[in-house]
Amino acid sequence: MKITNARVNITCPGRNFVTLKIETEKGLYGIGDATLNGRELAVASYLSDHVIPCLIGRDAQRIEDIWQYLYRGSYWRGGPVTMSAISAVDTALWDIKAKAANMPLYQLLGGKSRDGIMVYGHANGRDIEESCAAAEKFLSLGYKAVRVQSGVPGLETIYGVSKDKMFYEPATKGLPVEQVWSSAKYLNHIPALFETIRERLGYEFHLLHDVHHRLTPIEAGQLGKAVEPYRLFWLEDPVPAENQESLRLIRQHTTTPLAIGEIFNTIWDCKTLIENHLIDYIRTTIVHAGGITHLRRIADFASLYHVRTGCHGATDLSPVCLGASLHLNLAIPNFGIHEYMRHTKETDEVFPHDYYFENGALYLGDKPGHGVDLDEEKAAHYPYNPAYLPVNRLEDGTMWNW
Ligand code: GCO
Ligand code: MG
Repeated sequence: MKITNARVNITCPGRNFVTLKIETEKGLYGIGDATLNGRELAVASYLSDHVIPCLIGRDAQRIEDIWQYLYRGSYWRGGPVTMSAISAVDTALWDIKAKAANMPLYQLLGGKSRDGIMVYGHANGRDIEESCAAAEKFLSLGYKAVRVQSGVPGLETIYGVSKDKMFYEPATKGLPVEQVWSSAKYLNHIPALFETIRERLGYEFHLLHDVHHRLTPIEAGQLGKAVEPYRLFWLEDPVPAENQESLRLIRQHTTTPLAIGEIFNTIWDCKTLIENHLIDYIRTTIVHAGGITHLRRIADFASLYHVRTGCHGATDLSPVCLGASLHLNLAIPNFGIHEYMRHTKETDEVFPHDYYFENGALYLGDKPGHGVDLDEEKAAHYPYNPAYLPVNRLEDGTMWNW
């Protein structure tokens, strides 16, 4: 089944998305997400200028071979741009294979291991009161797991706290916004957030929190220890994970479960953390870590070490990525939880999809393929609009991690 055509679509129905569509001689087509927040055009060019010319004429059924061709064949292996491009191709090819088999993708991956995918929603507020109210709202909507973030006294803006109660979009039009960060202020404040949440809302739901790469290992150890009584499902990205040995220090001080990996791109980025039991959940996802082919490899490797998946699912991962991710997570044995930030109405219209939320979980229909499509006519109404994620500085002006 020859690939006859492939093209990149860039659209901005509220935020920017890059999508690859691959067409075959049989008339079947597949789509894959290639969105890399704030660096969208780099992946679009990588695909259009360097990958698509090598795809035309290849057999769309040889997914593994095409994956290896693009990974090994690039010579410059790995990295977010290359791996997002490979992910898009891989996801589109799995979509085609499942459509050709007239099956929902999860069937090709081994069939359902569970009925639905437990998801966590994002509750946040400017202070503890608002965050508590937001968490309560999510519970009333049926969520079994809620990530809670809160504003910190003395810091004007902070990661994870939005103006809108149900939607959060950190990328903004124009040049990157500069924010100010203080780990001391954050650490003074945050244990009281979880104490209040558990006091008011109880222990019958999973509580999660994202530190967003901001602490040092010893600070993260302190925080993990301080929040142990509130039994977090996970503490995410407590430190930047380039120096993975430093996670040992956190582990020496706390049993609070850790989740890392949303910015990882290959199994090699995950290897040290997984094989040394330094994390409990691996956050890599389809679009930034090599598609279904590679994520399945990561999940299998993780399963040897009791590490479960906790795939990234922020709004900058398009419905195409979310849909494909749900299929994989439905099939694998070591699924943990999935992030779910609702997309805007405009985004949902541009990407008609076959998943739905019910009672704290996402469920899939039985459309052949991964069940997400791209409405190119609607997409054309929303031209690309450059946007950036914010950057962070400490109070004295030093650059920090956002
Ligand atoms: C999360 C993430 C996101 C990222 C975003 C960057 O856990 O949901 O940390 O909110 O900041 O995906 O593009
Ligand atoms: Mg995160």
